[in-house]
Amino acid sequence: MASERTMSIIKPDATERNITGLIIARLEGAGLRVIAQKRVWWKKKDAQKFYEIHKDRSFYKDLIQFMTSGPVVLMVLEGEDAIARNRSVMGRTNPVDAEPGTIRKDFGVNMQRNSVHGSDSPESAQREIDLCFKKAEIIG
Ligand code: 3AN
Repeated sequence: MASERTMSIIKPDATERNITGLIIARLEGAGLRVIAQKRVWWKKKDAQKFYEIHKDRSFYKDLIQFMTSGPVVLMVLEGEDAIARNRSVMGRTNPVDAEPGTIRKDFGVNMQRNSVHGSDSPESAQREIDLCFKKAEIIG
């Protein structure tokens, strides 16, 4: 599998608890490299655009409220099979279902406050990276 890029977000429940370093250590430990990174406080329109695909879901409004409730850390991760690798180190959406040793199992609070986002396909990764970073911000 060739080197790939994926989008990662450390969510407000994790920035609030001051555990961004612990989470990044898990990602790096899994062989992923942070090649772009910024801490931002999303406006409503930023979160709405990012999660547009979920706009008809029952949890959408709460998700936007949560993702704008505090700072987030936006990152581009690079590595072999990065999309699947990141999903694997994150664990399943609901922390109670997540596998032992995953970020969501160890740090997630509930289905919404699950500490991290990771792209779920090459198309989503490209779209999310383009939404969050200018080309010149991806340093390598
Ligand atoms: P994942 O982040 O595991 O790919 P998605 O893409 O289905 O999960 O959902 C995006 C985000 O929406 C999740 N990370 C979670 O914060 C929130 N979410 C998903 N399903 C629910 C739900 N049933 N109730 C509350 N929040 C949810």
